[in-house]
Amino acid sequence: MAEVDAIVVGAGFAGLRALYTLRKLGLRVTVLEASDDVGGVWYHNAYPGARCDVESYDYSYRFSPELEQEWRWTERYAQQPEILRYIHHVADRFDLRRDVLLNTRMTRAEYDEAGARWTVTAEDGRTWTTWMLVLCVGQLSLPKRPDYPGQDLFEGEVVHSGQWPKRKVEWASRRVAIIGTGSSGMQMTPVIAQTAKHLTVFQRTPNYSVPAANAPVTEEEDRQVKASYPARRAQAANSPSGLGFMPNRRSALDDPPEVREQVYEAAYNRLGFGFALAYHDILLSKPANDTAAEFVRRKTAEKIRDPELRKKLVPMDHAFAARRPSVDSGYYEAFNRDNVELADLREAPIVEFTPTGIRTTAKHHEFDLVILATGFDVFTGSLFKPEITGRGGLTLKRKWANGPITHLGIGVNAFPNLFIVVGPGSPSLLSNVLVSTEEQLDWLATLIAKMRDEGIREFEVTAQAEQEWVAHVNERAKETIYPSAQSFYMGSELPGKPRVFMPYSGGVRGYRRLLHQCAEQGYSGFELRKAPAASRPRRQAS
Ligand code: N01
Repeated sequence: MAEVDAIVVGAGFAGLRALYTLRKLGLRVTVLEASDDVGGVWYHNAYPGARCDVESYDYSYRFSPELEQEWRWTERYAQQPEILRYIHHVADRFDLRRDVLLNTRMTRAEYDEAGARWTVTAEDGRTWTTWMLVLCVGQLSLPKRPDYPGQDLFEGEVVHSGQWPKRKVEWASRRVAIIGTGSSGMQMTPVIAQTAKHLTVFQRTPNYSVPAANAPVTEEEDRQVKASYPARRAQAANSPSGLGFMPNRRSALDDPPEVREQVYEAAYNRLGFGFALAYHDILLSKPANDTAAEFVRRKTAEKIRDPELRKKLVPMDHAFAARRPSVDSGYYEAFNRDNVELADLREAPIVEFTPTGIRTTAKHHEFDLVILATGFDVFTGSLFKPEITGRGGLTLKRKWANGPITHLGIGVNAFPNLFIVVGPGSPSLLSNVLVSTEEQLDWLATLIAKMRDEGIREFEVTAQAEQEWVAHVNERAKETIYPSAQSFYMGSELPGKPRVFMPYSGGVRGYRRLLHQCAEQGYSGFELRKAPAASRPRRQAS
């Protein structure tokens, strides 16, 4: 059994950053990565049209000024191949690959209370013992597949957007189905529409989308960003979402309609996600949100020629951004093409797959290729896949049976020396996830340095702290429009999942303050122990 100081699980953006940071502290680190290359979601989501909807310069690591200066982004919103090249560049430049074990899926982790160490087991039986276990498994890593009758009978090709095959997938001149109209479905639709013989998009819930306003990055823009990168990073860290946009301090209801129209028009045409911050209360108040929703609906409708299609594609049943909106490049316009058809599943649900296609209650559609853009088991799927057992034989899955319970989204009572990166209870998917990742890992580095310097062997969240944090997460969520919709923020993407609000909606800036406050107060809400808890009178694991 190999002995290390830290096992990091996952070699995407977060896992590589964890490796870099913990290695710098002098720890012996091993990264376990289930797939055959580094890159995480950016390795797997290689579907046509995949690109980031956070600006490239902000969706990049901040830990190395040299890296910031030498990398040249080509587009305002980078495409998946470019992001993957960047991740590979980072892995090579900082010599990270030597500590990454590919094709190594962690299946179990068990805490040894007496020794204050985790025993980690991989699918192939290899084991390690480690002081720290750092989970960088992603929130959108476990693809969700529909379960329609006859799915196995279909004789054409079936692929999932989140596990796009490494072989070439041909869609040109073929009859293609896309099931799902979240960000993935919306991004791939206009690309596939260009060359497919026929494309049918199966929509269950119409989603809001704002234009990406993508463009090549000019030399002058690149120079300007690089000349003031520290200020840009500081702005991102101090903004509510980590995107660098400061919200308009005014309420949407403060301005007369004609002024509001101008504000929305400017934000819509340039800011992508930043549109949601065009006024500070769009995400907080229904009447304010109504004005934004009405604007986006109107702009969306203008892009769709057929009035019947307009009625189906324009979302009417939820508040703007209560479900995650998309940032698209020509999604709605694609439906003006003769070879693109919408199958509205609310009107005519899928009955079954057949050997040649998909039958709805309205008709039979023939396909050569079916693309499942049906999303993921979000937040908890990848955390529950391995069996993680803390003190007293308690598994994470059992502990979280009624929803995730954490302190600050990073630690769990009864699971000492376990650190979750951008998991539930942290800003996570409500933020620029790179900003959140680096913030949490820098915080962890400070904690570990202190533990090492002071001979502390265990950190563990207290039961009281995590109860208070969950209550705080719920309180903050209630101040927003998020709980008003069925969404993966609420665990609604899968039947049987507890309906609780998963991410922290208090903002990147507010969250960062709380992290710092926790450290300044001697890691309030955490017990830091020089001797393992097991060597003291036993407490009941909650
Ligand atoms: O997944 P989704 P996604 N039958 O869950 C539908 C990130 N991301 O892969 O809403 C028919 O959003 C489902 O319908 P409904 C980003 O955080 C980022 O698109 O459940 N339809 C929905 O329309 C994003 O939010 C980028 O009614 C079914 C769709 O499938 C997250 O990943 C790009 C169905 C799933 O949408 C997930 O996006 C792409 C069924 N049985 C993704 N099951 C960037 O740009 C599900 N659906 C960074």
